[in-house]
Amino acid sequence: PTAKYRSDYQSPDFTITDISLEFDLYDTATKVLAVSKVIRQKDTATTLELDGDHLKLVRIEINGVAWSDFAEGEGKLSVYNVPAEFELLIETEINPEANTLLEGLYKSGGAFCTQCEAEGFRNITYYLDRPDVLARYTTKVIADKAQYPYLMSNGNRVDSGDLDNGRHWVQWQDPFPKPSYLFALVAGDFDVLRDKYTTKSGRVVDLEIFVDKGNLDRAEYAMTSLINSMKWDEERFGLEYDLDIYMIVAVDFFNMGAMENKGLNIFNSKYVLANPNTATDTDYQGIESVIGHEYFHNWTGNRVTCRDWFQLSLKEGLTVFRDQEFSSDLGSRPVNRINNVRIMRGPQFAEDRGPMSHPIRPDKVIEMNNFYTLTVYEKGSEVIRMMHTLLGEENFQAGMKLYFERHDGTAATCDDFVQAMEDASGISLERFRRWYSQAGTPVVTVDTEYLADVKRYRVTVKQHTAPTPEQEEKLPLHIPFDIELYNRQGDVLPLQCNGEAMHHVLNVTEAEQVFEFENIDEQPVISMLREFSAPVILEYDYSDDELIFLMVHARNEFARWDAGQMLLAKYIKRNVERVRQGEAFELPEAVIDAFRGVLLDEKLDPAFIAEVLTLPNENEIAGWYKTVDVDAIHQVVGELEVAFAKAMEDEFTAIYHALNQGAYTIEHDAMAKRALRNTCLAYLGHTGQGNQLVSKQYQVSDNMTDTMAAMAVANDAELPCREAQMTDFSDKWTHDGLVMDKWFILQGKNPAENALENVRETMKHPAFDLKNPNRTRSLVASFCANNPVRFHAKDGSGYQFLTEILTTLNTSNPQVASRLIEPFLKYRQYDEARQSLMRAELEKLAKLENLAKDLYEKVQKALQ
Ligand code: BAL
Ligand code: ZN
Repeated sequence: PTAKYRSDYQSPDFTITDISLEFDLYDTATKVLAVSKVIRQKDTATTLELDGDHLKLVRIEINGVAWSDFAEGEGKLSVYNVPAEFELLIETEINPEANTLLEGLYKSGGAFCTQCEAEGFRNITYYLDRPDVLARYTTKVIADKAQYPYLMSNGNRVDSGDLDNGRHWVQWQDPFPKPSYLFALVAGDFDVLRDKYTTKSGRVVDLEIFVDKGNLDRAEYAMTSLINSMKWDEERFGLEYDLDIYMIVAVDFFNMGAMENKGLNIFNSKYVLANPNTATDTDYQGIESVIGHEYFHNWTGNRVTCRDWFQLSLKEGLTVFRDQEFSSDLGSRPVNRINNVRIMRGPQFAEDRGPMSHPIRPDKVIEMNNFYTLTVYEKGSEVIRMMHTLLGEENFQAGMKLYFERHDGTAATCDDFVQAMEDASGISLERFRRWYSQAGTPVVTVDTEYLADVKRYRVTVKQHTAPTPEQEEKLPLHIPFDIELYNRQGDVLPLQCNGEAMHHVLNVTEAEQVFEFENIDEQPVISMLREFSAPVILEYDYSDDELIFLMVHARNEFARWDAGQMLLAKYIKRNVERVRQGEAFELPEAVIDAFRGVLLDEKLDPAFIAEVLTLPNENEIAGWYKTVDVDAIHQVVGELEVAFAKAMEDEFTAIYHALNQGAYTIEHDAMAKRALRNTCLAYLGHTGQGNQLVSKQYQVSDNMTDTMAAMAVANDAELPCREAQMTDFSDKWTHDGLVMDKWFILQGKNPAENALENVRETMKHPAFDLKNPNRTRSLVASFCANNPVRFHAKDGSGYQFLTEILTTLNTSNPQVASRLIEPFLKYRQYDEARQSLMRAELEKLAKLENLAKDLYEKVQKALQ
């Protein structure tokens, strides 16, 4: 496999302005007729090179005449001696049933569906499968009427009819030119939830959500979320929907979360289907954010798309930022921010440390599917958020407006976006642009000094980014560094410099900078990186007293949570050392009291309290070490849970009982109370009353949130009631794979010593199917990525298991395999014995015949 480089970008030799597609759908032999209007873009070009994979070519015509001057090569079709402007007809045959890659046209259950991003359209027909070729699509879908009553594609339905052999057809037309990755087709038999939305300017839009028969009662929240998204985008961004119909189809077999195809979103059913009996509060929140995300893509992604795939973060970082803002405006801003930051500090920072480390705009790609990463998405969103912080909402919205004025209907670059922000605001983003090209997580080290004689407070800020693979040299970045100073009474001190008021967001742009604040009467307490104002690691030697002070006095909830996290980090690190030295676990009373104070603070949102009391997970902790001791970390987290549980048992018990609610609702308040109540239960699981409380909650629960909370505690704390609950749940839900995923996750995360044996046994469960990405991720990924102490068993059994799975998926679905391999990529962070065991597995994989590009790219980088 060969790499593509961002620097090699060339505009296309030819473009396609219009394409008319006809699909005659059959399970194993679907006929695809593509008629394209092709126009030469570069004078010298006479050969049209089209992309194509897994296709059987039937015929080619140019301007209605059979054409034989062509050659099929590896992944491409070269058509020679073509005129400057012509009509190209290509007929191909494809086999949707055999398509286990789930890219291109495939079968999910009984339905036909497509996934074309990034490069799936080339599995449908030979085409200029690149995002900077934008064409108007007309699509005719033909299929058996009884089996596939619904035939859908992008845009508006313009015509339909019956054929005399029991088949029928529907024709769709999309007025908006689009790249091939936004093409979609669905054919199937569904239940449909319908509604309408009238846009601000009066367009009446039909909203249709298609779900498997019998699932209509699980589609309502998706519809509510869609309507909320449409309204929110009008209010906050002034953006309206632009077609008369918006369709969402939920399918069970889907590699990603969802896909923003123009007018016809295709969703992993996980992000559509929910009712209180089948979905947890977290599932509901996921649905709201993914429905929002795909809807927001209509402007940031579809109306303005990416010039090339290196620019993926142009649409993804921006759209994640928009969906995060949507969730924050509708729900709790601090809780949303905390959860976004947990993802950054855990898995995104881990990605930055690993062999696949890349800038949010990568420079080199072998398999594009490998770059739908937390870096491109989540860090990409943080980069947009930093611009929002630097510019403010008003300037940022002016920048968005200018961006659409300049680029609507075209394929743009990340530079175009930054330029629009810069031009609209008049604020220089020159140094800021480095965030797009530099990989890795900067470390910001701060020193402070109180100069009592001159009543000044000096803050010295240094930044350093360690070299990453393929990028040795690092330059200073423009870091918005949000701070606040407090006096001992907890009042915020005004920031003054040279007699002038200073903004609380400092512009850190150099490797080292000193800020001095005047008129500070006493040694203050500093709160830094407020709201996680930049995706960096902060290093500062806080005392326990200062952190406890900030947990109580910081003005914003995020800063209070963050102080708690820093306090926990200190004692987790200290105790990991103690465990390694054979010493006993130790936690000062004052630390416990600080957390007790938050727990008992009735003015706080219960959902926020739950976040404060949630410990960093073992993977995030692992990221703090050069060499990870999985066993010591696991032991310390367990002891910390027990220490909190014992010390605050009375408070947890009282709050647990006080928060017992009546009927289940999905309101924020009710969710918040359940979150805190179930956090209390998680701690109580480690006390003498744990088994009884958890059993009772499982028995009386009338909703999946409380049921799963009970089961998760039984699983984590290895309570006696676990087995009966697991059996009962499986008996009840075996028929429903989506619900069983929750059970598979618990099996994967089972802390018992024989966890792997159980996982292997669980793979025989009738609801398990290695071909279904959701099932595989639930069981296999939860074991390999989220059960570190069992996956990293010293005998290497966990590693062998992962290799077996990867070997199978390498042929059936390499995209899923490539996600599962992640734990192996971190092998250098473990002790020598584990390193060599993992390395041996990677070497085995490297020798696989037909190693897919997806795995090849990662294995090769890991072994370098
Ligand atoms: N574009 C791929 C799925 C998503 O990010 O919405
Ligand atoms: Zn997206």
